[in-house]
Amino acid sequence: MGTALVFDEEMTRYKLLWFDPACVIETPERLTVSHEALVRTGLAARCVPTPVREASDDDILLVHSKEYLEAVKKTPYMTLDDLKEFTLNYGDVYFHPNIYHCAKLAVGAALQLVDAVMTGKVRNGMALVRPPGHHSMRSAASGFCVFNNVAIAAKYAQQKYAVQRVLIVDWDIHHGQGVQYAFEDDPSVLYFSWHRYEHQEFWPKLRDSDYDCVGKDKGAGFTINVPWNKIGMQNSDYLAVFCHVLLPVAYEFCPDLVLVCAGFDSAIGDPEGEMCATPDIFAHLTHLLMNLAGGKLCAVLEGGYNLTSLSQSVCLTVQSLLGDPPPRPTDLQGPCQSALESIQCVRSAHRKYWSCLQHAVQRPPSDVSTKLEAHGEARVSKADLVWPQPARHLPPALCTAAVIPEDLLCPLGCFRIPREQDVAVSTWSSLAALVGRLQRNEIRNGLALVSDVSMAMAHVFGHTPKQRVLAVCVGDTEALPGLPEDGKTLTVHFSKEALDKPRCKYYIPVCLKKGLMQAACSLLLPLSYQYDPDLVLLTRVPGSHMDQSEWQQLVGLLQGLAGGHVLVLIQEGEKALVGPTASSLSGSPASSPGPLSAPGAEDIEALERLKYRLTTDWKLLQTSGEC
Ligand code: X5A
Ligand code: ZN
Repeated sequence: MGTALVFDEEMTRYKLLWFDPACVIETPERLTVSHEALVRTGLAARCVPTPVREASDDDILLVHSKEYLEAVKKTPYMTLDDLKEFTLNYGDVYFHPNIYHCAKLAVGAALQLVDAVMTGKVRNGMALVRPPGHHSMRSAASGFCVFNNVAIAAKYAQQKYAVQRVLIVDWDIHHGQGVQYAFEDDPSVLYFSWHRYEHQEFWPKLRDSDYDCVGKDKGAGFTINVPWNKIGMQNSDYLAVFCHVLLPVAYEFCPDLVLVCAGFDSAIGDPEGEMCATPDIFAHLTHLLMNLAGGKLCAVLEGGYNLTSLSQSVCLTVQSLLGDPPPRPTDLQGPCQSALESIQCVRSAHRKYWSCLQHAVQRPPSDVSTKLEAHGEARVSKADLVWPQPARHLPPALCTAAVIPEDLLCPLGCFRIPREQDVAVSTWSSLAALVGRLQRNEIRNGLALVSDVSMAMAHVFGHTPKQRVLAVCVGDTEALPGLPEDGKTLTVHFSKEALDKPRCKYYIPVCLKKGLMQAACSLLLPLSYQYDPDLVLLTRVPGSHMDQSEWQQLVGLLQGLAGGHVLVLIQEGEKALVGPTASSLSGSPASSPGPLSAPGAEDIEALERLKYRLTTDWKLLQTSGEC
């Protein structure tokens, strides 16, 4: 199942016609360079081209008032002076005789994308649109936005396809107040936004954008605002918010559809955002959302005003949507003090609404937080505004290799590593061949059914002496091989039975009954990202409490590491998992664990205690600053 790309050149045909310093950055080139970059990199050709359409009045009225729609309808016939005067009704926006037409196409593009995804024509997709939408309100244009493309798309999906829960992730650097207002009392739409805030000094300077605005009435808890109070936020800060706030809540919410307000003014070099996260991070943010809602994800362009960083970020987003492994993450030193304060504040404001955030440890050991360097700065220097050109990567042609017995059908999307005659040595030599092909990047990932996982692990370690291996073990086993404790492997062991205390920084036992997705998001992901392995070794032995969908989610999430190089070892008793594992490894969306997998108090407390103990060594695990 493919990726839709919705685009039409017509949306480049309006521009600012008078002098307005607040609006000069919103140019037609934003769209042309983004689209050209997708064509130049060959990404556009891999997508399913999807035409735009004009949204109907009824579509627009799903969010906007009749009066406002009628007013905008008159703008194509206005003189320049009329347009200027009309513009004065609103903040930081401009009108043009062709903007109404483009605004209808921008909404229509988002709806075409929803149609393509919901009818199963594609798995996911991106719409490149102008004007953006997330600032526009029921009866007002705002911040370059005329109609609220994404808010309309959410209502449309609910109405036309009986979608129940929609998650809207707004990673644009501005607060999409229009989206927030459209759903503030609606528990069926979870709106998440991070935004430059600077204690209400930054546009749109609303009290409503702070962390304690959580939604109203039945919708309380379904608005999540993460204010950035300093500029210069980096990859670590963005990832920390995903791991410790968005993802745990998203898994608990269990959306049927994910919409992204995909603004790239949150990337380095942007004159509005002044943040320092690199375009690479969007490959990861996208990847991390791609297994929610059975993979149904629609990204709709919002802001982004540095043409270089915008077009690179668009490419990296689409690359992930297409299923390519994200590039290795760069400089993850852990979140800065200001980001930690925001994270702590959001988590405590939402504690009463989400069980994954309850029972959190309130106070950090002060030496951990004070030792941290702050990169969130008052000013970002010019020297910090250079970033490397994203590597031109080619995913290996063959994706998933399997070492499985002859009598087992090779799962769809996999190819079998041939075995030698001698049964006794054949598994080991095939496994060695598989590891070699992974190391040479000839294949992306692999799967082996083995009779003894511990021996197989030891065997793999023997063939990867120079590599950093992240070993994730699932199930109750006493007999893990003597693991090297020199930092060449990091082992995280999930079990329902009590395990040893951590022996060293590189062995982390996790004992939980439920709440496995929460542990995957807020413990395993931060550890893994910070460790930055060359290879992920995921093993499964019998006696595990992790169900099939949680397992598939794990397989999906871990493919964001090590350039996608994941090797899964399954012990013979767990044969039933071969098919579902192969399916996730070859890029199919994981099934959803369902809203009932929410963790209990005991598990969350245990998890928080463990995280707390490990924060000194692993900064990305931190969730509190000095509020
Ligand atoms: C969509 C978007 C920004 C408006 C900034 C106004 N709008 N100062 O990024
Ligand atoms: Zn923006």
